Amino acid sequence: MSDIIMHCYDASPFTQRALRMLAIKGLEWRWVETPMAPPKDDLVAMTGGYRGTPVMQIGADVYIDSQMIAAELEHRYPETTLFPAGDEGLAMLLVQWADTFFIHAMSPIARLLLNQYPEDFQKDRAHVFSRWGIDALEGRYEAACAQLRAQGDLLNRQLMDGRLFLTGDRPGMADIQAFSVPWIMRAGLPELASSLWQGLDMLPPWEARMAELGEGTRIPIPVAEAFAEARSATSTCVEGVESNDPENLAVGQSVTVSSLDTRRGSISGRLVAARRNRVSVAHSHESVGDVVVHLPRLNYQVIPG
Ligand SMILES: N[C@@H](CCC(=O)N[C@@H](CS)C(=O)NCC(=O)O)C(=O)O
Repeated sequence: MSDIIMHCYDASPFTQRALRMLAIKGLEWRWVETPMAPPKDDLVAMTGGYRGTPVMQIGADVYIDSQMIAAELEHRYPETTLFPAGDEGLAMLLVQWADTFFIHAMSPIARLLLNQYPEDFQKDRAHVFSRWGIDALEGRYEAACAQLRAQGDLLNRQLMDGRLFLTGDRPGMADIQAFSVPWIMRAGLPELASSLWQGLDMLPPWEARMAELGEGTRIPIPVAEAFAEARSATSTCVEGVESNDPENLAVGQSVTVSSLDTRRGSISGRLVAARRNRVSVAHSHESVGDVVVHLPRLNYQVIPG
């Protein structure tokens, strides 16, 4: 039985990133389906306040954000690597680019798709994406479409020499980051996607190869099983702060950690560890016992107190 438990819902392009990682590594994993919008009491019991997707649990360790999940999966399950071209730094830098690509997609999504959802859901997404100004996004529709086409063109060019994936003949993180946007555009706005990316003939076969990777082996479980596993496990996190921490963080201090981009909730607790690209916070709840929640440093802020 796999020790990986994913807490996520499928309709998210960020969940899709995690699923492709599990696919490349050929892993079996257990799945707790989370709602797409609050209340998300079970998820928040596990994370200490983060309500986004995807979240990965292994025993009493909880990993927030697809980039943290990538790093932890690569560490625990090095075969098959997520970095087939040996380009870990570059492939992870693409997180920033892929998020920008996604912001452009949010404009047509806001104008053409979101209004088909119930009002409560629309309000929730307006809150989640408020730092991106969802109304302004809608108003920038044509400009955003032009950006989507220009970005798609770059992907198409990268594939022009006939390679199967962006960095060669094996799939990796670069593909995973890039794929999440065509995935949501083709699923939610297929006609617009076809029109924007008309003539970019290398894209559809590459997208088909990415989809064919699948998702590893998914085993749905009740949340009670995930809770029981967290309660009976002990975190593997090693306490400590790397020297010269830029924010002078110290083990034991109280911190609140939240994402710098969208509003997906914050986690407050005792700092257990801080490294260059990871911050780990202790969290306790009667459902999960004592767990440690791990977040990336990139794109997250750590506020003392
Ligand atoms: N940087 C994060 C972004 C995650 C994210 O923004 N997920 C969206 C779903 S598309 C989300 O959490 N929305 C709010 C929610 O699901 O409650 C990651 O890579 O995991």
